[in-house]
Amino acid sequence: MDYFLSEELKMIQDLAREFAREKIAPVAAQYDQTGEFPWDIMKELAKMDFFRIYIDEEYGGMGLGSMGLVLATEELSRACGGIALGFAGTALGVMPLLISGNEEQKQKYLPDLAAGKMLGAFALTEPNAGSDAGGIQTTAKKDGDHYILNGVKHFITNGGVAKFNTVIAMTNPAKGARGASAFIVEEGTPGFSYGKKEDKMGIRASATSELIFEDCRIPKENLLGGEGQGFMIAMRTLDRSRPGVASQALGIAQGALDHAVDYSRQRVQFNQPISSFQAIQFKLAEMATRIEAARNLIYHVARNVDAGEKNFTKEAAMAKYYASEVAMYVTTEAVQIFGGYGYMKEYPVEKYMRDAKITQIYEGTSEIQRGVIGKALIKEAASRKS
Ligand code: COS
Repeated sequence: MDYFLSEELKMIQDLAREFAREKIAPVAAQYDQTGEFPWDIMKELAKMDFFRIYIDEEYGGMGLGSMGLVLATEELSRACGGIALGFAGTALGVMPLLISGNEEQKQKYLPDLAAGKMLGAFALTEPNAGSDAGGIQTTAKKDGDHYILNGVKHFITNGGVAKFNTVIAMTNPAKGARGASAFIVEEGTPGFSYGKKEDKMGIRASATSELIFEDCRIPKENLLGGEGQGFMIAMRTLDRSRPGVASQALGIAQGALDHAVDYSRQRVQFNQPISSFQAIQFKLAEMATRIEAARNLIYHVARNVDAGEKNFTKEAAMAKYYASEVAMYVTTEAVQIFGGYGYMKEYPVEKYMRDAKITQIYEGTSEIQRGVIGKALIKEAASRKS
C-alpha cells in the first residue's frame, strides 16, 4: 500500500523502522523491567538526526513537519512505546516554542533541540488539574525583569531528563484560563527541582516526574507569546501533539499485530498452526482493519497540518481518540491470540497491552477527546445556521 509519501518521508520511515528493529527491539524488555531512561538510545537518535525531523530548516531542522513526526513516532513505537516517548515527548515540549516563540527564543533554543543536545518536556498537568487544564494553580508573578514561579507540576513526560521545559502558569489567577501564560524554564534554574519519579504500569522506559517550583526566578525573556496566552498556547500545542500520541498508539498496535501474526503461524494446536483457524484469522483481520483506519486518519490530519490548515482541533482529537482505542483493542486481542503465553512477561505482547493503556489517558483522555469532537460539531452546525 502506497501512502504517497515524498522520498524524504519514505527515507525517515525506513530509517526509523530499521533503527527500531535493530536498536530498540532487543533492549525494550530490559528497559521495561528496570524503568531506567534509555540515554544510550537517545544519543543514537540524536546522532542520526531524528530530533531535526519536525523542526524548521532555518533552525537546523529538516522541515518535515507533522508528517515526519508521526511517521518516526509510529515506527519507533512499533518496537517500544516507552523508548519512543523520549523522542515524541521532546516534540511535545518544543511545540509551544514552534507555535509561539519569538525569533530570539527560536534562535536560542531550536538549534540545540534539533541536534538532540537537550530533550524537551511540556508541563501543564498538576495534582489538581488534569482534564481541567484551565484549573492549574502554579503561579508566575512578575517582579521587575523576572517572573517568580511557584507550584508543582506532575506526571510530566521527560520530567527529570529534559533540559528544556515549557511550563504553563497563572500570571493572573483571577482571570481563570485567560490568566495563564507559557514559559521556558531551563534545567538548573535555582528554585526548580524534581520531585517524585513515577513507577508506572507501562511505557516504563519513559521518565515521568514531578517538577517543583519554589520561588524560581526566570527572566522575562522566557515568556512565550504574551501574558494571558498560556491556555491558548497549551490547547494549540495539544492540537499538534495529539496526532503524535495517535501515532504512538498506532505503532504499539502495529507492533502487537506483527507479533500476533508471527505467533499464530508458529503455534500448533490440533495438529495445525492456529493461523489456519478462522477464529484467529477473523481476529487478525479485525485488528489489521482498525489499524489501517487509524493510520489513514492520522496521516490525513498530519498532511493537513503541514499544508497549513489552521482548524484541525476536531480531527486531531478524532485521530488520538480512535488510534488509542484501537491500540487497546489490538493489544488485548494480541494477548488473547498468544493465550497463556501472552500473559507471561517472557513473551512480548503483555508489554504492548500495558504500554497501550496510557494512550487513552494522557494528552486528554478518550472522554475529553469525545468532548472536544462533540463541541466542534455543535459549533460547526451553529456557524452554518448563522
Ligand atoms: N485552540 C485554540 N483555542 C482553544 C482551543 C484550541 N484547540 N480549545 C479551547 N480554546 C480556547 C477557547 O476558544 C476559549 O477561549 P475564550 O476564553 O477566548 O473563549 C478558551 O480556550 C477556553 O476554552 P474552553 O471553554 O473550551 O475550555 P475548558 O476549560 O472547557 O476546557 C478542554 C477545554 C476540556 C478541551 C481542555 O481543558 C482540555 O483539552 N483538557 C485536557 C487537557 C489535557 O489534554 N491534559 C493532558 C495533559 S497535557 S500532556
